Amino acid sequence: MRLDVVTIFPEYLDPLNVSLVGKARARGRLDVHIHDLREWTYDRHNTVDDTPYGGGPGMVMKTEPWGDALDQVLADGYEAGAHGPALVVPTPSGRPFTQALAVELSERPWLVFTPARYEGIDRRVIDEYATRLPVYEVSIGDYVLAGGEAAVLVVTEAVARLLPGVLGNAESHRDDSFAPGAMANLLEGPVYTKPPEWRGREIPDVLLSGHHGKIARWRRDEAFRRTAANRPDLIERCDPASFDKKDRETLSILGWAPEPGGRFWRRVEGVEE
Ligand code: 6GU
Repeated sequence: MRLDVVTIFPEYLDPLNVSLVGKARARGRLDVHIHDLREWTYDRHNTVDDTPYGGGPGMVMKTEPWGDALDQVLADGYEAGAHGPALVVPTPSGRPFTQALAVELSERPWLVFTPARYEGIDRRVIDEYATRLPVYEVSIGDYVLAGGEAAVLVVTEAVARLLPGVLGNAESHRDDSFAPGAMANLLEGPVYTKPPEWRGREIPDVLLSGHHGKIARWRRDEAFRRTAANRPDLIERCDPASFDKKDRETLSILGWAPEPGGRFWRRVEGVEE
């Protein structure tokens, strides 16, 4: 997979040299190219932003540097043999970045990221490239960052670990929380490793039992417990047909009940954890 990033802070992307993404690059699974947007400015001050039409606070990133940069990045990529580019535009007004979107992006051969600072990029730039290639405007969560560079790191890490030959164990992401079809989209429960006792704290007996059925049951119950506490929206979204008898008992203990139609589950008011 080829990745291009155009940014006014190239050094912000230095973490792409370390850890899992760095290893994917070293193994030749990822070909990363970082570009400084200011290379496509031609005035003394290397201006990339200007005041917004219509007034209001902040600054807007100008069309010309982005247009010239993207034209050249795309031309150079094609020249180098890349194909099938998609533009990934990090913005708090984008669609939510999810594991499903990470999987979709991991199946593309070439991603071009355009992290912006200030109030974002002049809309005409995105509209222009949307006529030539798929554009994904993505937000990594309901909060506002000062720029899209951190989102590029997030998206890249989520995508890189899905590439064949990057995670050692091909089974590893089948069980991910949010993996399509994982544990009916429950969060993962707690994990433990040696030593068996630490500062007077032991690990749950069932994990030492060697009884695979009981261990799987316990893990599922813990997943329910954690999901109900931290992400009740995920429980409500579950198809109740995917709950077995024990799941329903667990949910009931945790204060959930089926709606009259039996279709949705909802937290019962006034039940303590
Ligand atoms: Cl992708 N960019 C910025 N600036 N803020 C964000 C974001 C992206 N996702 C959530 N907040």
